[in-house]
Amino acid sequence: IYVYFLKWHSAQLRRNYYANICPNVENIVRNAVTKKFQQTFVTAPATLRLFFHDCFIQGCDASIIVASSGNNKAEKDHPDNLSLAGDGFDTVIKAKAAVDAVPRCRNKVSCADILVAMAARDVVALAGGPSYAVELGRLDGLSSTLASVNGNLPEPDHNLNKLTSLFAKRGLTRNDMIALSAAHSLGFSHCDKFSKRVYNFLPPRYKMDPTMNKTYAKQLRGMCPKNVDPRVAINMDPVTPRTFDNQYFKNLQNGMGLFTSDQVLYSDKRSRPAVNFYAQNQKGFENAFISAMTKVGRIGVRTGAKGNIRRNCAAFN
Ligand code: HEM
Ligand SMILES: *[C@@H]1O[C@H](CO)[C@@H](O)[C@H](O)[C@H]1NC(C)=O
Ligand SMILES: CC(=O)N[C@H]1CO[C@H](CO)[C@@H](O)[C@@H]1O
Repeated sequence: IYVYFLKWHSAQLRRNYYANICPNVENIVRNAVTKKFQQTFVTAPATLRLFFHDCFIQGCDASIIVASSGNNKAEKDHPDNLSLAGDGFDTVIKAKAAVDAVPRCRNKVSCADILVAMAARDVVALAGGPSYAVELGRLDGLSSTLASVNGNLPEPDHNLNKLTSLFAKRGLTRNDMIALSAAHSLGFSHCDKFSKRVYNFLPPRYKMDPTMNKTYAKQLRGMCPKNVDPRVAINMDPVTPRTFDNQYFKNLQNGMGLFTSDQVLYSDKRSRPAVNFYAQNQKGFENAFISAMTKVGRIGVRTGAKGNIRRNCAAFN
């Protein structure tokens, strides 16, 4: 138990980590992220999802950004990434370039800190969510493999037990998982991720999901007809798709969660009280979200010889 504790929590993350190294780093990153956000809204959901996948696969080490080279297929080329929008990667690359343009900051700030802490925080705030102080001091990881992805990411058809255990493996509680799921208040999903819920494909194997609001299911069938172009993606929050807020939980109360993994948070009696609480208390939701984001940011942090600062976020030095 003690060894485990040291391995995962010895990293000394702290708020003022770059105070003497690159004192203005948070403003530099915020300006770069804001510029990118003003060009395209997708910056927000794409970056937020990239943060989650990076930390859940092999710790918050920016290994998700690394491009495959030669025979080494990197994390980002796993099929589960098909939907990681390129704008999330681009946000980190641009923010890193802005940091490196300042001579004293050049090659002193990790890609992991830029993505995991600063950019993820900034996009939530830009989309109307809360802002908060972040912990810094992560190094970038030294490997990125396809295999590391397997079994670590939640899938849209997971039930509450499966979701809870995947998050528990990373030191997060069920309530953390519920609060974090509100990230689906922003962004898009491809039709194939939920089509089983709205069509009766091969009865009795797939039945229209009875926990889904019938009007919503009809709307989804309209936007995602059978044999739809696989590139079509639709808003995950049909009510306030461009605002990071607790509407996500109100939607669940109306049977308007897009994935099984969303709707189950309300249909399962064990998690319903938390959904109801977050639905009626925006501030309570924000506090829970901030606390859970901070915990995700501590997963598998690299320090010392276990990492370095990548010159190019997309390639190992
Ligand atoms: C709880 C289990 C979760 C499952 C099963 C899940 C699954 C998914 C799936 C299937 C998509 C749609 C992908 C596509 O078709 O393009 C998606 C999108 C997204 N997810 Fe999750 N996710 C989960 C948790 C999270 C968490 C914790 C975060 C961040 C804190 C997050 C952030 C996002 C965002 C922002 C998008 C939209 C991406 C975009 O528009 O580019 N998800 N998620
Ligand atoms: C379906 O959604 C609408 C809002 O779009 C809501 O008024 C209605 O109560 C919902 N129905 C159920 C069964 O939750
Ligand atoms: C954004 C990104 O790099 N997506 C990749 C995810 O994985 C697929 C292969 O499964 C690639 O084709 C995508 O380019």
